[in-house]
Parts: sequence; structure tokens; C-alpha cells
Amino acid sequence: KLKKFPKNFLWGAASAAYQIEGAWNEDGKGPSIWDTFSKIPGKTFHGTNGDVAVDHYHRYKEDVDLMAKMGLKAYRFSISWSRIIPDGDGEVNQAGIEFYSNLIDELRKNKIEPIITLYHWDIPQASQDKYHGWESREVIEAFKKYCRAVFEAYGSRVRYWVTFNEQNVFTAMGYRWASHPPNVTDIKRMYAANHIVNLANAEAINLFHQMVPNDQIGPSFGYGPAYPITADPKDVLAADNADDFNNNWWLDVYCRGKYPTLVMNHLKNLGVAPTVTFEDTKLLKSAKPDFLGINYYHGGTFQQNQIEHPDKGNQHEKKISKTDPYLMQPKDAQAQTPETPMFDSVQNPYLDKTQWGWEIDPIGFRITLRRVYEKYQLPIMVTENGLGAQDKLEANGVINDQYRIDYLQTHIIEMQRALTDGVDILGYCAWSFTDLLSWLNGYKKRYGFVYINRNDDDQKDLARIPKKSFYWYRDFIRKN
Ligand code: BGP
Repeated sequence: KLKKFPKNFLWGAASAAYQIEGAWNEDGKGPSIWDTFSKIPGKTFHGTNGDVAVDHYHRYKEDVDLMAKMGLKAYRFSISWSRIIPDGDGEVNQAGIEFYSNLIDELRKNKIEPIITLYHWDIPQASQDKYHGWESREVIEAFKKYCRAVFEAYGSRVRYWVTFNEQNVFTAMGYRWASHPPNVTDIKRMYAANHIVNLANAEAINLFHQMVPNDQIGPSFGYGPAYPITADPKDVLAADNADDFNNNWWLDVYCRGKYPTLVMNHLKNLGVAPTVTFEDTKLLKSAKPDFLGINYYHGGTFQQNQIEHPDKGNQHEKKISKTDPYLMQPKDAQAQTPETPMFDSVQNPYLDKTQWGWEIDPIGFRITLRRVYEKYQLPIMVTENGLGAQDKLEANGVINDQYRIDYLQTHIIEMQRALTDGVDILGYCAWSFTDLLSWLNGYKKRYGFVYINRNDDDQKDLARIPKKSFYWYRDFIRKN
């Protein structure tokens, strides 16, 4: 028998500043690295940008009104650092403080719990220029200054805070694959930046606990369970390695203040390990998250590596996609991926895929929740889960996204099974509330419960139109 969701379970939806706000240079906001990057011709795959996005900055009341109509219990959004401190570390911009303050009030008025993400990938361009962004220790003080300003402004009104969104994704995309800013392909720099972000994460958690002792903070991690393609121990070993490189490398630091030994040794041998001082370790160990945010889309399947086991030949179809850089392998994979001798990513023959080639794996969601909870013993907030699709607005104004309903329903059932298994889950934020800018796919790849009338090169009227899934989620929340 399935356990019921607790009464106060946070049924929510999520977004991020750059993907929805627009108003990129209004009311004193400074540019972020995304404002700059998306305007360099040929840098993004979609050729569009977030200058206007879905204009949430000007239409937030209309959006919150729709959330209220849907009966949403929680709304996760991110703060744009360069709206609060336009040049990264200087004066606080009161207009920026006010915008989020109004948004929080509007949410509270409608009994919607705000969940704030401090960093969803948009570091101020000024901090990038002055300190090389996340590659230098100086940025940590600037980040703390920004955190202090927002904890002070909103600490009394917001109970749940997320430090970094998907550190594993933004550092890989930004420093290894060069498909996000700062557009680098250097694994040594990627691991160095990761260590700085870990320190900033720890500092933010400690500062929060001093300033807002009764509320909760934690990072959001993009988790994917690692499956071996066969029961051959060589494949199982490869999946173990992948788990260490893709998950534990971050989660162990967040929750235990320690890098996994296997990965650290491997990186040291390759000469790409970050420099970790005694003080760093002390800091990392001192910061304890109150919960873990988990973003779940799909896992990964692995086979023994062809370098370690050349005798086996290529047995399984490799996971390479030309259209989705999340799955893409660089041309010189050997030079760029230190993991190459450890595991090899392959297609999972048991799983269907989305239009963008992402595996659909609801059971993997249950596996994720159980593994993470069992290992780290922290409550889990599901901070993202959802389906990107090319929704169609029909002539009669209807958007029939039954496939999204099916996706969410099957995932929520697996979440309920995980809850029944004993996992402590605080809430579930579907990605996303409205359609928004997909980092790599522009406005074509839609995730929202609410359709936005715009496409990549035509902003149209940005009208908000509830999809079929909107009404489904509304009724579902009502019944808890
Ligand atoms: C996560 C990000 C979100 C969102 C989502 C969907 O990695 O935290 O910001 O973009 O993925 O990704 P995409 O838009 O690439 O399909």
C-alpha cells in the first residue's frame, strides 16, 4: 500500500531568472555572463537570447495569479545576482532588491511558499572579467556579499533556499564542452572552478546558518543513477566509476566535506586535480546542508571502457547525439575526458526517449531518491523534473500535452513509492511553470504548464495560455 503524501507537501514548479525574466538591462541590472554570451554570433545553438525571455519581470503578478489558480503550494525561482549587485561586488541595487521583495510578497499573499535559488548560472559579467569568475578564490567574497544582501532582505520571509543549481552541469557545460559561458574546453580549469564553487557553497551555507538560523538551505544537484549495461563485472565496475565521477564527486563534498578518493587519485595522476588546502577541507567539513535538492531528468548507462579493455570491441551503441550537447562527446574525447579510461556511456535499450533524445526513466527517479537518501540521510527536495517537448497551440486555443501529464504522473508515482520506501521528501517542483528559454534549445523546447505565445525569433504577444497539464496538476494538487 502506498503511503500518502504529507499534508504540507510542497507541490511546486520551478524556473530560473535568465530563462524567464527578460528586462536584462532595466532598473540598474548589470549584464551577466549569459547576457554577454548569448549575443556573440554563433555561440548558442538557437541564436536567440533572454533579453525579453517571457517577460516575467513585468508580468510576475499575472504569473503568480496563474500559480494561485493552479493551487501551487511552492514556487522555486532564482535571483539574478547582477540585478542585486550589478557589478558583482559593489553597491546593492535597491530596485533589484525590490523586484524580488514584491514577488515574495505576492507569493505569500497567495499562500505559495517561495523557494529561492541563489545561483542559477548567471554570474555578473563584471565578476567574470575581474576575477575570472569561478576560477579564482576572490569571487567567493563577492558571492558572500551578494548572499548577505539577499539573506538580509528576504531571510525573514523565505524558508527554503538553494545555493547552487546543478553545479555538475554548469561547470561541465562552461569549462569542458564550451556550450555555456565562459566557453572553455579545459578539464583542469573545470575541476579548479568546481572546487571554488564548493568553497562558495560552504561559505553560503555557514553564513545562512548564522543569519537565518531557523530556516533551511542546501544545494540542488542534477543526479542521474549509473546503470551497468550488463552483469559483466567489468561493466558493473564501469558504472561504479561513472557514479563516482558523475555523482559522488559533488555529493560527497556537499554532505561529507570530502572528495571521493578514487576520483581524486585519478585526477592527481592526470595532473588535473584541484588544489585543496587544509583550511579548505576544514571549511567544507563545517558546512552542513539542511536538505538536498535533486533535479532528476534521466540517468546514464555504462560499459567497460574500450581503453581499459580493448579486447572486448564495441559491443553497445554509444550515447552520442549531434543535437544535444548534454549527450555530446567532444571530437578529442580522450584528451578532454579524464574519465575515458574508466567508463563509457552507452544507450539503454530498455528506455524510450523524449524528442530531444533524453531517456524517460521513472523508475530511475525512485532509485535516485532511495540511493541519495540512504547514503546521505538528508531530507530531499525535488527541485526539478519535467518533460521538454514541442507543444502545439491548436487553432481552438488548446494545448493538448497529454504526453507531459503521462510523464509527470509516472514520475510522481515512483516518487510516492520512494516515499513509501521511507525516503524523506519535502516537496516536488516540476520544471517548469511557464514555458521559458531552454539554455541550448531556445524557446522551441517547452516544459511549462503554461504555454507562452512566442518563438525564437518572434516575441509575438507573450500571452499565457494554460495547457491541459495545467488543469491536470491543479486537480492533482487538490487531491494531494
Ligand atoms: C536543468 C536546468 C534548468 C533547465 C532544465 C532543462 O539542467 O537546471 O535550468 O534548463 O535542465 O534543460 P533544457 O532546457 O536544456 O532541456
